[in-house]
Amino acid sequence: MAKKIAKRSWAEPFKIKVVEPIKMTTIENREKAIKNAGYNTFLLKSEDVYIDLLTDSGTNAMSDRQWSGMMIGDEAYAGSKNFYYLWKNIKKYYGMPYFVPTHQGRAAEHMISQILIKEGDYVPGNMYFTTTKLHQELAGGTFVDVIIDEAHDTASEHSFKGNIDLKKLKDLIKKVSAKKIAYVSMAGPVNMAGGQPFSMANLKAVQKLCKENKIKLWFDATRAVENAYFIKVRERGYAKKSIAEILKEMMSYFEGMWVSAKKDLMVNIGGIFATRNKKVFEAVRNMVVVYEGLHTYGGLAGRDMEAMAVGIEEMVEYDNIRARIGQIEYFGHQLDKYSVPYIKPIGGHAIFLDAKKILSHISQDNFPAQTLASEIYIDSGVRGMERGIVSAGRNSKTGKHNYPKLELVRLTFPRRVYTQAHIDVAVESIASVYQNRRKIKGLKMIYEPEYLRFFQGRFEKL
Ligand code: PLI
Repeated sequence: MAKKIAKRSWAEPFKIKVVEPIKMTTIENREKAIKNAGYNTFLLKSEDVYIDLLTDSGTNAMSDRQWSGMMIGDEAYAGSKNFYYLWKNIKKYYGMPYFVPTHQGRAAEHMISQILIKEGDYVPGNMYFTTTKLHQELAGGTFVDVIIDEAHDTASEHSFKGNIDLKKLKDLIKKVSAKKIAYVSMAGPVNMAGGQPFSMANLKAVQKLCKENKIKLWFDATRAVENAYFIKVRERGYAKKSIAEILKEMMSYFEGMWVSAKKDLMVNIGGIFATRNKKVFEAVRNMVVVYEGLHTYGGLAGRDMEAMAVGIEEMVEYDNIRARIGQIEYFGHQLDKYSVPYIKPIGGHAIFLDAKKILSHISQDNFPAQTLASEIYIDSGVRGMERGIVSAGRNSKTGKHNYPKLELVRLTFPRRVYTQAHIDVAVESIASVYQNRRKIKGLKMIYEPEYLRFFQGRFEKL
């Protein structure tokens, strides 16, 4: 008898017009390549990679509208028309009146940290992000993690693991006083927690607490559209609202934001600083000319700003974001068939394998997530990245390793780049490594750079 139709599938809201060939390599090639790369997937040559799930940052496929927009780049040194189009869209979609472009997210992080943080200040936030925290520390601040405990628990299925724990924030205010808090640094979805969102209810409560204590609330809005999508599908009262409406409401609670445009905006380069605080804007506008370029291009070409402006219009399209998150969900559901442990609920931009559980026989000092990422690469040429003890770096005061509770391998999806067949290949490889996990040995670190060691650190097999 013919099978009955149980459900109707969705498909990506685009078709492919240009293709970029990739090639499968042999296991011998890959063993050599990862050894030469010091068992660090960041140090592999991209031509040695088959399916690249290292990051969704700047690796996206632009649309035909974005590419054609690049042809109308106005490359004037000052006041290009692309800057004004981008500014118009930042006001319209993010609701922020003042804007300075930057070459990428960390440039905006650098300026806002230098401007708002004084030596000895505290910066509470919903879990750290590598570059964000480093800039806060370089400005003299101390980052304090005030995310809810569930975010550190890979087994918790809390719908909003990106929420701030109000009690932790209140306790910090009591302990150090509101005056010593430079600002609350909120991100969503939270990258290091597994792409986990915060709820609008939590954001409103955090904003109320900040207002009562005269503390500024700032937003790392790098993947804000993904957060808006999760609010739409998981939070009561938002199902009928558009992604654009939810984004605008989220933004209304913040004094300002920084964005790595290389994510939500589906471009290959770009960053945004924007605020409703004119004084802070003036300070950033002064500083940007020292580090990035004139305040109407901030290290970008006119054509890059055009692609960003179009990207903003495309990122809030419901079908687009649904297909994006749909790919990650598909990936997770396929992994479930092989019982591979990963962080749940499935997050926004990536699947985060639970390396602590998968390689439970390897101690954290021997870098289980770093090891797992290199084993998956050897198996199939699928490239992921470590998000564990290597990424967590050292305590800036004691110089000892930070030991994060989460030891993860992130497999991140570039937007509009890979098909379902690529996902199936990646899943089968991960399942195979998982089934042979007992044979895997850990790594030792043989080279450690001073900053952001996960980018350039080198390892050897034990
Ligand atoms: O890579 P940048 O400098 O454009 O942006 C830095 C940055 C800031 N905030 C957040 C939440 C990020 O995820 C981020 C960069 N993320 C990278 C590169 C990633 O692979 O996740």
